[in-house]
Formats: sequence, structure tokens, C-alpha cells
Amino acid sequence: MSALNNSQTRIWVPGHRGMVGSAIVRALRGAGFDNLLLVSRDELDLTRQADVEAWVAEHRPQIVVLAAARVGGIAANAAHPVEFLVENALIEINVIRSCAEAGVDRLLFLGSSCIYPRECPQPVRESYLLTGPLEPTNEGYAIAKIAGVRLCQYYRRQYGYEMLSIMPTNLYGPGDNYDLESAHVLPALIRKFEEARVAGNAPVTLWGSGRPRREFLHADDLADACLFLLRQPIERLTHELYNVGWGRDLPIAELALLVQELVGHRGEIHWDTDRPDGTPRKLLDVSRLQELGWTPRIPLREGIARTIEDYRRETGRK
Ligand code: GFB
Repeated sequence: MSALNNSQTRIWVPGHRGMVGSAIVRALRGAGFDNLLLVSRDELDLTRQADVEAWVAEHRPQIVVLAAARVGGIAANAAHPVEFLVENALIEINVIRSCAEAGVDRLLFLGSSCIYPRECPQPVRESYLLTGPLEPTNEGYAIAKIAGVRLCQYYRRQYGYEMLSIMPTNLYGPGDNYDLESAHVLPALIRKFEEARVAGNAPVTLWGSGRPRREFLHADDLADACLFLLRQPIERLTHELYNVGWGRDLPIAELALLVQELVGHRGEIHWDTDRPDGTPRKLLDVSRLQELGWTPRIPLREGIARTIEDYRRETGRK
């Protein structure tokens, strides 16, 4: 049976204010699901075990899409491994365990492609998990996410809960973090090129060599994949882990030229090679999800153009 029975199904989206969580809420509402359980961080701190247990026992969500996480780009991850490991592990264990104890129908856990070994063959298949050392710049975050993936697997295998994990590639979209020290590359590029354009096409300094390759997926496509998986009968979901992406990547230097063109900046680009490159490549093998019948819809060029519009609206330039 599908987990999404009717429009009155109680669905909890922890992390609903974030870029990914808010995209999932938009998708659920757009599909007619309006019995959403949304609780903000001020009302419920997901790192506090007793509070999470009490809230879940009271509200008894039937479906959970766990989108709450401490996230950040390469610099934030490298500088704060303690917080990335501790906060994410606490959120995952508290939410997943409380939901199991309250008898949740289905739980979808959102991981990240950085859980896979740094040097694994490309494209990265789900089966490569835990076959080699991790990328050091985000090891703390990756270890927490691996714990969440495994916890869902264990609950499914040991107790039969419908818990599964999806591994999105690098995500972008409206409501992203544009703080330059903690942002991911795409929002950082949009802000840097836009500010430089406004300043009369000043030069832009980017990080690393520009050679690492990355794959990007719009948050609305990820949300669509979540809905797709929630609608599948569990018998079709024979795997515990599904990669989500395009299965296509590009070098950061090429991404920079694309953002520069779409922003309309006409100036120099400098590369600060004192900043880390991170993992050389993490292209996902997306055949598992494709075989089930799901593919993304928002091409990179269009997605970036939309995100630039969103950014200009948010910063009052439009
Ligand atoms: O997106 P990003 O911060 O993280 O960086 P990761 C991707 C690549 O873009 C790196 C380069 O090679 C950066 O050096 N880059 C160039 C920049 N200019 C910039 C810039 O101005 N800002 C940023 N941030 N990068 C993260 C992980 O890895 O990816 C997380 O740390 C998570 O754990 C996330 O998995 C999806 O792709 O390297």
C-alpha cells in the first residue's frame, strides 16, 4: 500500500523552514495534502530527546520526511565538525526513534551524497556506502548522516518499519543560505557575481582550483522525488537507499561561467587556491530511482535563472 492514503494523512516535516523542508511543504500542499504538522525550532528543539518524544507521542505523525539538519558548505563543514556531527546525530536519533515508538507508517530520511567514500568509482552507486575513507572536509557531517541511514535500515530490518533514505546530490533553490562563509557554492556564486555586477563589474574571487566536479539538483525536484517515494507501495521499494540527482555534473569553473552569464556580470574571475577543493567528484548513479519511474524536471540553467530571480527578490533588487 502507498503511505499517502488520503489528504488527511498527518504528515510531519521536521525542518520545514529550511530550503529543502519548505520545498517539500510546497509540494505536499500542491498535491492537496494539508494536514501538515509543522513545528518551528522555537517551539521544539529537535536535539532535546525528552521534548521530541513528548511532541511525537502527542501528535502521532503518520508520515515523516526528516529534512531537519545542520547544513553548510565546505568551509562551515571543515571548521565545525563537532557541531555538524553532534547536532545531526541527535536530531536523527531523537526523531527516528520517537517516530518508531509512536508507530509511524513511513519515514523518509534525507542524507547527502557526501556519505560516500571520497575516492569511489563514478558514478556513485548506493552500494559503495562504507567501502572507503570519507572526504575530510565534511567527515563529521557524513558520519552523522551515515548513522541516520543505518538507523533507518536497522529499524526496517529488525522491526519492519517503512523507513528509507534518500541521498540527494548538491541542492539549490529558493530560501538558500547566502552567508559567504557558510554557504554552498551555488548561492555563494550568485551573491558574489551579483554584488560584483552591481559594483560595476568588479572582479570576483572564487575558492579552490575550479576543477572539482559537482552535480546540482533544484530543491523542488528533490521534493517531487520525496512525494514520488511516499506514493510508492513499500513492496516496490526494495532498497533502503536511493540516490537523487541528474546523473550529470560539471566542473566548478564551468558552473562559475554559467552563473556569471545568467547574472550578467562582465568582469574577471580569480581563484583563491588557499581555499580547499574538497572531494574531486561525486556524481551520483541515479538508476535505482529512474528504474522506479522518477526523473528530475528542472534543468540547471533554468533552475539557476529562477534562483537568481529569487535572490534578487529577497535582497530587494527586484
Ligand atoms: O558547495 P561546496 O561548499 O561544498 O563547494 P562541497 C563545492 C566546490 O565549490 C568546492 C568550490 O570545490 C569549493 O572550493 N567553490 C568555489 C566554492 N567558490 C566557492 C565559494 O565561493 N563558496 C563555496 N562554498 N564553494 C559540501 C559538504 O561539500 O556539500 C557538505 O561540505 C554537503 O557536507 C554539501 O555534503 C552538499 O560540495 O565540497
